[in-house]
Amino acid sequence: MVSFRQPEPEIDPCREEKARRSKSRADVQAIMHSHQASHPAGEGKQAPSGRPAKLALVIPTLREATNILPLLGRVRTALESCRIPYEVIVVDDESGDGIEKIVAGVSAEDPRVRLIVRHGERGLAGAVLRGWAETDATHLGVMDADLQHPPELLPRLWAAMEAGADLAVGSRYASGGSLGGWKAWRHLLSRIAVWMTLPVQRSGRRARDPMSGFFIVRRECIDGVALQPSGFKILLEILARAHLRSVVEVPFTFGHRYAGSSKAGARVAFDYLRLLLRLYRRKGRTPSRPEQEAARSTLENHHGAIHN
Ligand SMILES: Nc1nc2c(ncn2[C@@H]2O[C@H](COP(=O)(O)OP(=O)(O)OP(=O)(O)O)[C@@H](O)[C@H]2O)c(=O)[nH]1
Ligand SMILES: [Mg+2]
Repeated sequence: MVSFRQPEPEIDPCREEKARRSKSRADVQAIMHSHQASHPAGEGKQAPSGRPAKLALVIPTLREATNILPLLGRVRTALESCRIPYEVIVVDDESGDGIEKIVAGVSAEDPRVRLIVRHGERGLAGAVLRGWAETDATHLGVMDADLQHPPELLPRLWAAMEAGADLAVGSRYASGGSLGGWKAWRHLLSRIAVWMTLPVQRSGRRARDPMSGFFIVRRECIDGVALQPSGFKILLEILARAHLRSVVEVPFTFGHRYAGSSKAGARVAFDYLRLLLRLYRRKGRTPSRPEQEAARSTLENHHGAIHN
């Protein structure tokens, strides 16, 4: 259970919303730091942090019950072939479609598959951060639940990490990758959206597919970076703000949604533009005093913030 600091009484709803977001961000960071501090090194291959390498793959789900069983089967087969310690964390936002029972069935046979249900919360980025916060893994991954991301690419992403990458991205735009059967107008919009990210990405560490939802990052590269739990495109923020030395893209062909319906829509486009604006504004600027204090207090308060 996570303990919350007592919030200041507020009357302005915008300030309340901002405070809620920043608290939720601080809690996620607090959990991540606490895991890093409390899990001692064991056997196995070591990450640069000195701890044995372990992958936690988060699968965010919203009404994906029809996809989850075939997906988990393929993911487990792919990860077995990597011969590494791993866990798969499904983070569901109260879909109420029976996914809990399905994942519980898989967990009973393989406890490395876990389910976290968030109550009263929505948002892809927040779900991913929550999953990452609940693991001690040295390597943090994410993929969609609808089989548009082929699980068979996971060993290649892992190989890139083992070869020293800080971030390995399943890429539709790297040479050899493709958007699959996308219509021309969607293709064009996507190209424009990627082009708009160029100023916020760092030179030498740019990704051609900065909006991919399929990647693995070293935990130490995002530790201490306050990532936004709102929004859909967490990779772009990582590219703009994490402590990355090397980014590798592994091409793949974006598949068709296996079953269920898309959650991407106008709201996602709006959130994307808002994120871009925030990253443009922040680029090259020294963090403000409140931002510095928020980061410092996150670091200072993480011990003792969790009661397991
Ligand atoms: N937990 C959680 N998962 C979400 C939320 N929104 C989307 N997802 C999941 O995030 C993944 C990506 O969502 P999709 O609807 O497939 O979005 P997309 O792949 O960009 O769009 P399509 O190409 O139309 O499928 C899927 O696994 C969704 O179930 C959310 O609010 N909470
Ligand atoms: Mg999808």
